[in-house]
Amino acid sequence: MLKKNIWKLLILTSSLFSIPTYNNENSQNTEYTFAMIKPDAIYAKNTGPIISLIEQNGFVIICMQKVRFARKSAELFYGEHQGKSFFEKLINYITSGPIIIMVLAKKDAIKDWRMLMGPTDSTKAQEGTIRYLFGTDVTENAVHGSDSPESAKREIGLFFPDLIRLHNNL
Ligand code: IDP
Ligand code: MG
Repeated sequence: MLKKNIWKLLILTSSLFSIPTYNNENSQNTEYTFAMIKPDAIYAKNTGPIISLIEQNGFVIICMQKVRFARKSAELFYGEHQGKSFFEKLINYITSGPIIIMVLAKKDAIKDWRMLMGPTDSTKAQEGTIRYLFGTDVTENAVHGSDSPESAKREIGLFFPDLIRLHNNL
């Protein structure tokens, strides 16, 4: 009985919500990317400043959640790096504490978020980038961002499958 009603509620609410974009946004130019605040940045209490930078740089946060990677999910997420020398270290690091996962929207969101992040190696990052400000080295680099439209779709789909279902452009 309860199960039946929960399904009814889910069907009802899913038709009430849509992607939270703004009316003045030109949806044809809007691109979506997957972003993550990594465990080192959360542990160092840099979540607030990173979210401020995201907003100050014109990104709209479409959804956001704090979760912790299970080892298997982390290995799946970083599948492209399986077999590389740093893979074990990367998985230990990314599963060491909570992460904040987000979908960001903006024109050229993928490229612009990677620019705001800075390069993988935080010690080589330019002033003003998030990895310059909050990263430590090539492993503990505070944030993640999709590197192409294909990875954005794959990464958003892993964490927020409903968004893909609700929105054809994603
Ligand atoms: P990206 O995060 O800038 O896209 P990727 O090459 O996709 O960089 O690597 C994924 C993550 O793996 C990096 O963000 C970093 O945490 C870690 N990593 C990458 N290269 C190295 C390395 O050479 N040594 C140790 N860790 C690395
Ligand atoms: Mg990458």
